[in-house]
Order: sequence, then structure tokens, then C-alpha cells
Amino acid sequence: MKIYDTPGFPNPLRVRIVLAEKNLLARVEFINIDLTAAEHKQPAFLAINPTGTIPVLELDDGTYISECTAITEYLDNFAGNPTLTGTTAREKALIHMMQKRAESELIDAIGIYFHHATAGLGPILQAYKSPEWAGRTEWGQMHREKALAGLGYFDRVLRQQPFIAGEGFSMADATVLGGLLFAHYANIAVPEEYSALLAWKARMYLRPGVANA
Ligand code: GTS
Repeated sequence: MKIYDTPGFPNPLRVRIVLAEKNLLARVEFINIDLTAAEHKQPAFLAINPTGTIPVLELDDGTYISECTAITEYLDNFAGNPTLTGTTAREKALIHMMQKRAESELIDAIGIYFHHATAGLGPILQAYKSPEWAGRTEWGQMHREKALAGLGYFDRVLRQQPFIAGEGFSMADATVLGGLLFAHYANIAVPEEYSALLAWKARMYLRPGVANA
């Protein structure tokens, strides 16, 4: 298997955590994609993922899978022992619900703020962003507010339960960790009063699957 990504970037971190949690890091070859040079917007990359985003998983039979949730579903299930996406109907539903919230309320909101209200990854990549979005800093700023609200939401969740989707570590935890990494790059500080979120983050980084990602 191959993973096309950029080390140290937020969405790639989600999949790297999954690989580490599943003990699969040694089973994949990493292909580095240079986002600042807009390599992911060139025809060769768009042929493997038309949405022009990383990460992408390439299976040994040449199938390409993009979207972290889909990649995670594959990696969690291919050995027949799912641990991150739920086993019962209830678990699966709760994990997917929280995964979606972690994307829309946090990591994706920060991505929109970062790419559309800040200098993002620089001028080469900015040139590939939709022209009708260019300069929409107000819209980008709204997504900063949305992300801050998302941080507050996950703090409240973690006051009630030890993990994002309940009693066990799941892909939703990996996504919130990716969101916190993105918040750091986008200079969005987690407010100190979100102590449950901060304590959870510290606990997560003690997990080998997160520390080794
Ligand atoms: N929903 C996608 C997923 O789950 O894979 C999001 C992927 C995504 O936005 N990836 C970012 C990207 O490729 C990388 S990261 O910086 O968020 O880690 N961005 C490219 C771009 O041009 O915005």
C-alpha cells in the first residue's frame, strides 16, 4: 500500500494515527506531495484524486482511495478486526456522527479560515484556489469563529465522556487531534478554560498510536 501525503500536515496526521494505532506503519510506503508547490493541483495528482487533496491511499491492486474517513474505514476493516470505526450498530453510528462533527465544526472550518483568511501555504497554492473565493476574508473569519465554537463543543463533550465518541478511542479522536494541529498552524489558540479538551489532548499524546504517528 502507498500513502500520498505530506508529513506534519493535519489531515495526513489523521491517517498516520490510524496506521500507528493499527500497527500498519511498516506496511505502507509514503509518497511525499509538496502542497506549497501545488503538486496536488497538477494533472498527475488530480488523476488519482480529482478533489486535489491529501491524503490518498493506493491499494496494491492500483485502487485509489481518498477522504480520511474512507481511508480509515479501509484500514480498520481490511484485517477483519475493526477497532476505530465501531462494531455494533450503535457504536458505528455514534463514531460516524462525531467524525462528521469533528470535520465540519473543526478541521474543515480551520482549513477554510487558513486558506481564505490568511496567507495559507503561500502564493503558488493560492493561485489554484477558486477565484470567486479570493479575498473573502470575512467568510474565512466566520470559519475561525465556527472553529472556536467547535473547540468549545468538544470541550463540553469531553466533560461527559473520556473520548470524542464515547468510552473508547476512535477515528473521531484522530480527527479532533488533526483539528488541534491545524488550529496550532492557523494560530488559533485553544482557550485555557477548555480544560477538558486540553487534558484529553495531553492524554492522547501518551498513546503510542498517537505519539508514533
Ligand atoms: N475531507 C478531506 C479528507 O478527509 O481527506 C480533506 C483533505 C484536505 O483538505 N487535505 C488538505 C489538503 O490537501 C491537507 S491539510 O493541510 O488539511 O492537512 N489541502 C490542499 C488544499 O489545497 O487546500
